[in-house]
Amino acid sequence: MYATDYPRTFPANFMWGGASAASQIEGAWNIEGKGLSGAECIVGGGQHNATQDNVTLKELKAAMADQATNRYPKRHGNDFYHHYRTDIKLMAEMGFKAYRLSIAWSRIFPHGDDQVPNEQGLRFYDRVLAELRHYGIEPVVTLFHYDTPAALTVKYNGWADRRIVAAAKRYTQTVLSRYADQVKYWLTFNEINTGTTGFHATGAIDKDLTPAEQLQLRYQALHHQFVAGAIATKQLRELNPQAKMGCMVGRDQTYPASPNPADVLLAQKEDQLNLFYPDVQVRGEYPEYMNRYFADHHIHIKMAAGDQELLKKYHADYLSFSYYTSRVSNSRPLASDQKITVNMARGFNNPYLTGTPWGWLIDPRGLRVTLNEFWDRYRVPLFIVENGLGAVDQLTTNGQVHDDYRIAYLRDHLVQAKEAIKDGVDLLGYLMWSPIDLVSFSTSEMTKRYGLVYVDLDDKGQGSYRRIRKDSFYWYQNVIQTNGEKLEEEQ
Ligand code: BGP
Repeated sequence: MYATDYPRTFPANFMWGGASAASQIEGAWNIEGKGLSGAECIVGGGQHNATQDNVTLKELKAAMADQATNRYPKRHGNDFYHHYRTDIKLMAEMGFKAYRLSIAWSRIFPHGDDQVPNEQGLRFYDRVLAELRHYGIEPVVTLFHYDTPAALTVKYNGWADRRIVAAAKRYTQTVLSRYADQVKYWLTFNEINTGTTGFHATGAIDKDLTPAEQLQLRYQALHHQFVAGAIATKQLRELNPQAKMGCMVGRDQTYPASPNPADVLLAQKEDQLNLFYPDVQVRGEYPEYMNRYFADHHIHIKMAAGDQELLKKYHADYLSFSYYTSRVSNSRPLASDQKITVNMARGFNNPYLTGTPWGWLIDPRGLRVTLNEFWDRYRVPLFIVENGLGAVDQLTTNGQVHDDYRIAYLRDHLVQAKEAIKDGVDLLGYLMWSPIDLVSFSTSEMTKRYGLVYVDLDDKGQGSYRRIRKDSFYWYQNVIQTNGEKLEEEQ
């Protein structure tokens, strides 16, 4: 006997809101006891991935010694540190139910492994959380968002060395003890599946290694992150069994280039390299298909006694993910100009889709596919914690931004999220990226804007930091007010 009814729209308690990351917004990189993160040592310049995958120890040390702010845009962000009251008020004005932020490890432990936490850093997050509480906005907190303390890269080569796990444990114990009663939704590692692509995710430097040695080092570093995530989950369960610890992956829906079984198989195998992460973090164990991959690539993961039990017992309560684009697997060699490299997607063009100005393929239906696949595979609540459009915005002479392209992008994805809810997917919420313009992670520039609120700031760090509501601000406000009822009519 099947039920004939099904959810027709977003649930009443749906978490509408937005998301951000400390290194892209906070600024205040060298005050009140903060240490440097690796992200704050990446130079600006706007070239895709030009600086994050190729850092040498020499470059890192030079950046650490350099006091410049303008050369490293993540040192100023959008200055949320001094604007958080204004920004949270703007979020409240839009009716936000939830806001995702990350805590900067290096603000709490400037060297990553200090004996005593930096109380001034903790007080900043006390103030931010109090402000969110004041407006009834649910905080969703990421523990690690691409910002391993730079000192730990020098000391341990980031996550490559097992000793970092003890430092991470002290950091997570500190923040979870302080906030476990105030924050119900936590995330361990942002887009953990980008860990094989380089420095930004693991804080490990491997420029001088061969590709094979790099893979070995990166998967080992990722194992340490899995362990640290499970430890944080254990800590949270002990501190507040009602709170939820989620994992977070960057999802690029993968399609075969054609019905050619060779393409279909390739798409499946390439997709497994991304599903590996939620397989470990939600199901609690390394999947069998990775044994073959590791053997083929001569990768040997060193595990300590008890690691497997830890992963099994302290798996994620929910699966959150970012969704910007999709990718194509093609078994035939194509000309290099047909290849695209966007975000972490390294694949081929899709003739059915158009791209953003930065070449990220726009694929709202892929979001519905992802939601259905994740729900079928994992059967844990899902949470969209990033989705948005990076674009060039024009501020008109009378201080307006007419970003109808952003409205269209967000609306089309929300329509598909609603369809997935009708399909039966358990979706906790939708957090767009990002409420207030911020520094792009991959290109370290302001020109690529994501916000519903414009920030008067350029790539050189010049500007008044004034906040200006874009057209999308009013549109999203209405979406939240109506709980997404009228989206389809807008199309
Ligand atoms: C995700 C990251 C974010 C964010 C976003 C947009 O990969 O989790 O930190 O920045 O992508 O990417 P970008 O800023 O590179 O355009």
